[in-house]
Amino acid sequence: DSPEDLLAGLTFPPGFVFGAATAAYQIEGAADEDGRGRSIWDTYSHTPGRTFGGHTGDVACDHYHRYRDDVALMRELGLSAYRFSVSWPRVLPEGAGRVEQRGLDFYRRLVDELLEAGIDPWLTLYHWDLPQALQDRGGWADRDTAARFADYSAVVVDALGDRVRHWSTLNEPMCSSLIGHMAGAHAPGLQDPVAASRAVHHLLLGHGLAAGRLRAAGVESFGITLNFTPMSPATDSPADLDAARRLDGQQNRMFLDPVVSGAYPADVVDDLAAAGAPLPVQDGDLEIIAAPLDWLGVNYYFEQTVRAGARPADKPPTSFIGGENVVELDPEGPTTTMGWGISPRAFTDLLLWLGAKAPGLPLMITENGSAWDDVVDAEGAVHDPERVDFLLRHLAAMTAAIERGADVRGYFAWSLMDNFEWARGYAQRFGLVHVDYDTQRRTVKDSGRVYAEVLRRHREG
Ligand code: PNW
Repeated sequence: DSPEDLLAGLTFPPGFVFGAATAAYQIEGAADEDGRGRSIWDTYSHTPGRTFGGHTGDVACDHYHRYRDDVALMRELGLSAYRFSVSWPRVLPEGAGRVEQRGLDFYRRLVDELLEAGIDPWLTLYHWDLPQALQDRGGWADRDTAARFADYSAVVVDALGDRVRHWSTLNEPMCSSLIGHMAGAHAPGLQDPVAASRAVHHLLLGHGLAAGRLRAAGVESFGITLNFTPMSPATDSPADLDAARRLDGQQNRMFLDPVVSGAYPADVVDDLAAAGAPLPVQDGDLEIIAAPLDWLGVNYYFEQTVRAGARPADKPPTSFIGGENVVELDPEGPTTTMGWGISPRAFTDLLLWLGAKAPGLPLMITENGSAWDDVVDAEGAVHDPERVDFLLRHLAAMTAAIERGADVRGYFAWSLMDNFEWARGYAQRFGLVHVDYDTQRRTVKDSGRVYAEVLRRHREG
């Protein structure tokens, strides 16, 4: 189908929210300004060998200074909402205790600018940048960090609760815990199954404790954002089926089930105990974690096929506890520059599966997008047909799920603009807007124009 055909076929429910997403460390820069403390991502990115080309978020998109221009760009695209995160070490440089007013003031200015532009702010409290001071005291592997997160949440909601309606506690606790503590490919860069499983539980406990503070503050709505990777077995041999079950358990169900139904999946509990890395659950924790939500944030990028067997030496370390005997297959067909496969069909299936797992819980697509090598042409334009195709096919896949009953209320493209793609540095570009990192010049890509057209048609019916 041509982009025009795909575009013409899209319709969305009335009131559907359209936005774009970013995260503090990926765009803000200004790492040493206004009293900001260090986070685990400052430490990680400044450690030789950790990130592509030694890239760091020190400057990133310089959004801290250019936020007014960036909000103007959002208005130009016609966004009705913007999802961003607050940097914990900007607000509490030591992670706890002393509040840095200048940090809070930045977010107040940003939010006011958004409101003035008619763009609804969707605030995420934690997108991976734990204050280093808390890491030095054990980080997420330490139970106390959950309580510190709740205290930090209370500080932010106290400052911004009068003007931000929609709140999210955590972004992708799977990545913070397992990629950060098991694979070591994200901060804090550990390869320790015991720390990883402790981080899983303490992140979720932190979510539940923060949820209580947000509810008490009377915010209009809040949720949590989880990332999902649908898992399929390579064959229907019992060993491959079991490999897919184990990875689905740790990647998807271990985070979803406690949040929506107050219990870890029994098979995952057994797998982790057998691996010598039990979840450190205490009495009452699961009731806290299962605090009722207003919506579930869903991040979807790709699906994964897996088989049982010894991990070949050329595969990166597994993120999965006890995952040494599971092999991820390379995707079939074209891949993005991240090496991720492309499967809109799996997106439809995921949304229907979530509808069945959590009936009555509205879904917000808080991230979906793709990375490609941008080419800036002689006129300064960026034509990104692959990203246009990815975007339109995934929007169509989402509407297919909505037609079949999935209660999806909104979609945020990842990302508003190219940014610091964590361990992959600036080499991976996910933006609807191109960033020239030498000049900080922003250029709306073809995909950004197509997205603006989708939004315009939706707005004008
Ligand atoms: C998400 N995986 O990360 C994050 O929320 C964003 O900050 C990030 O830029 C974006 O997706 C693109 O990577 C993920 O391996 C990282 O399954 C890794 C995975 C999924 C999401």
